[in-house]
Amino acid sequence: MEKGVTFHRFPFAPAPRDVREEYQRLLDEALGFKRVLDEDGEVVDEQLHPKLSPDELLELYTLMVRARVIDAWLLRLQRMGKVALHAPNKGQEATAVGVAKAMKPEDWLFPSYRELGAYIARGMSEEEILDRALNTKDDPLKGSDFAIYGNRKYNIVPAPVPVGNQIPHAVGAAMAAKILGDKIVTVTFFGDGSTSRGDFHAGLNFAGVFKSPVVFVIQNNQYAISVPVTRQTAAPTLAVKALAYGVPGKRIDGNDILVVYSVAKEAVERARNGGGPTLIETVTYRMGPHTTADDPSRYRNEEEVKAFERLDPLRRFKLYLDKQGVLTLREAEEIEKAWDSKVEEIIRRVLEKPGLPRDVFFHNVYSRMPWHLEEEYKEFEEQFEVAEELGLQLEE
Ligand SMILES: Cc1ncc(C[n+]2csc(CCOP(=O)(O)OP(=O)(O)O)c2C)c(N)n1
Repeated sequence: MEKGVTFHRFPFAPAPRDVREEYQRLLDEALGFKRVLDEDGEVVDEQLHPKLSPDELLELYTLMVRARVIDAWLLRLQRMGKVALHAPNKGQEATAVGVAKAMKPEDWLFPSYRELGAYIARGMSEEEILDRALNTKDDPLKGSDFAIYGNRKYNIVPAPVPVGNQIPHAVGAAMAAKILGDKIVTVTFFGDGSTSRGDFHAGLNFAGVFKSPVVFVIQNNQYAISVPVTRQTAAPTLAVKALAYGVPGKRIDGNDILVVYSVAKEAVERARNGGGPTLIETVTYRMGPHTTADDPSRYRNEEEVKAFERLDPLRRFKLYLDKQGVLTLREAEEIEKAWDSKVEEIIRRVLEKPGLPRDVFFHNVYSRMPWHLEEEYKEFEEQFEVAEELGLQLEE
């Protein structure tokens, strides 16, 4: 038996594996760029093609259309003063829909604020999205200003306002599921800017070490408000960051729904079968402003936006469907128009719904109201009593 202190011994056991060959392959995926469809909707990678039925292809198209339509309406409703703030999704529908369709209903989604397509693909209706945006009596998040969208019915965790907070949440939930033996996967979306948060690195590290069943999706839409991705990192791609945590990173065309679906499906099933996490960088472009409070003309020019129109995920998929004989361009336009009218009708109805009760904020944080909130609540209600006595109408 050896005596004395042995922990100085070097090299430590076990010796590092020789991973150079494996990492060369991982590097190729993290530095590369995969797509199934080119800009004109031609198939350029048969191997990655998910080979879906015409009905499934049509469903993907319709989901993207629905995301685009509700997005445009939310923007209009904000301009009309009905919605407080909206973060436009235009241009990013393929990533949101493609990833969500690769998940199972029992999986959990930890989104950011630019994934309307994912909510719809998981079953959320336009009416439910509008109940939230317009804070009607049916708003599932009861008017909370600290979360964007979320809905327990569809296993969608409310998106937090601080960017990237959802990353460790998704990892924690995945770790818990693994411990409990639940065969579920968690998927989290976030932007390129969020990769600069500590939460991104902590999340990836834990997931790598514990082989958590989680899929990280970076929507690299080129900007974090006005900061271009070139100022966000000195790394050559965002996907390559995963490799330092022992997690595979894949870089794909985020505006090509077929590659998004294929790669996400493989990652989700790998996670479900004990293979551990994957990070996917979907290269895309935010066609609209960051939010309704942003003016993108201050930091990018029109030519750039125009150039990206050619990569528009709906345009490319429509061209592909036309070539495949699944849907003509005219039929595609009819689907778009029909959803636009349908959503307009829903909006008219939702605008008629009563709002949330005025005291809703006091009732949804604690199971039992603490004393200081009880005091505040009393004062709040007293304001209305005084106003009534004075014959004044307080805005609720
Ligand atoms: C922790 C934190 N810091 C700053 C902000 C302000 N903020 C809101 S959105 C945003 C940009 C995020 O960019 P990115 O992660 O790339 O997502 P994108 O908006 O492009 O989808 C910032 C800095 C915030 N919400 N949270």
